[in-house]
Amino acid sequence: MAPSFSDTDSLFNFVVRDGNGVKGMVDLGLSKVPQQYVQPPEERIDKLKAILSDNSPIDLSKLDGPDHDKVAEEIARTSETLGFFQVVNHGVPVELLESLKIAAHKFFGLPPEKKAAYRKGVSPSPLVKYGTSFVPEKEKSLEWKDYVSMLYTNDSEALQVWPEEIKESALEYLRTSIKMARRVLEILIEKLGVTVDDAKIDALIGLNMVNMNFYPKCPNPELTVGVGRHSDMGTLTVLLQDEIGGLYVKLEENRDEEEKREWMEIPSVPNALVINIGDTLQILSNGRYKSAEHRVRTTSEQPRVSIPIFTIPKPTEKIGPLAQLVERDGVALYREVVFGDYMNNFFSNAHEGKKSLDFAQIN
Ligand SMILES: O=C(O)CCC(=O)C(=O)O
Repeated sequence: MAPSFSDTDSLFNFVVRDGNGVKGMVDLGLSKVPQQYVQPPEERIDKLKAILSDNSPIDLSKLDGPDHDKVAEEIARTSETLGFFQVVNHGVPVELLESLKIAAHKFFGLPPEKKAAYRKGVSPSPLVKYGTSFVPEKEKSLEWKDYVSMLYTNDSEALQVWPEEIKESALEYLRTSIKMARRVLEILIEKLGVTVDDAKIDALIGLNMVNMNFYPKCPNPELTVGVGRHSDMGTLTVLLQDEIGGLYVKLEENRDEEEKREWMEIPSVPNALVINIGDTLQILSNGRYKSAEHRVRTTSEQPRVSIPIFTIPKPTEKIGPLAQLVERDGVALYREVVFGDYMNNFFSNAHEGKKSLDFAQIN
């Protein structure tokens, strides 16, 4: 049955307000994407125009061994240039990576009313939110994505309120990833040549959130985006992507002058996790580490899932460039902000590249 939405409001109500999501719309049978999903030409993704990353994944098992310095240097170098790298031997069991993808498909395959029960405003817990696109009310064109977001407070609460189909694997993923993210953060701070106490490191990753993203098959991938250009607001993001691919990161400097190719595809590498730098770390490092602008393409072949963990400071935490760096650099590029204010600003605007950083930028 081809869906017929009599006007713009009826589609918005069906997908966003009633919680059927993009998947619910696609399941009705669609031969072309509704106008609300058509991106302006400058936001569309031409995969032929992207460079494919040939950076090898970083082997984290080499840390604290004879190759430690080389690995630490590689982590810092890619964080200063691209803001994105992949890691293997990261301590997250590879069987868990498979279970996570299966769990995500199981959750998004549930009947719409079961997922809609976690919509903002009706969810039985403020820790769990199911939704679609990023900030649908503010977006000129919607993103072709449904998601569920789970905030972590403690194990017992997670096991009580996170959705049944995903809670065990998501919690195990969080436990194992956080250890690794903390180690990567320690290395990045060491490579800045400054000392920071353990309490500050803990505060920078004081709050953690696991999301599961679902990108249904799209009849017109050339017109849509799965996620629009944005950087993440937090400290570090750990991301599991499936084998479909479609994640692109913006090159800080155009490395391909002749062909003007500005985007690099981060290929799916078996058993690897992607790590990217968020705005908080760019601010803290006074601009030395680059929060990565990234986006996701859709495909007509198969649905895609990705599972990010966002490590962010607690809302009451103050973030600003580290004093030792400001002294060394002779200038602060960002002002100190309360992270909760930064976060509210981030979630009040549609994705627009790295514009989120303007909130803290000193002109
Ligand atoms: O799906 C991906 O690969 C990236 C997802 C993402 O950027 C996000 O959830 O903010």
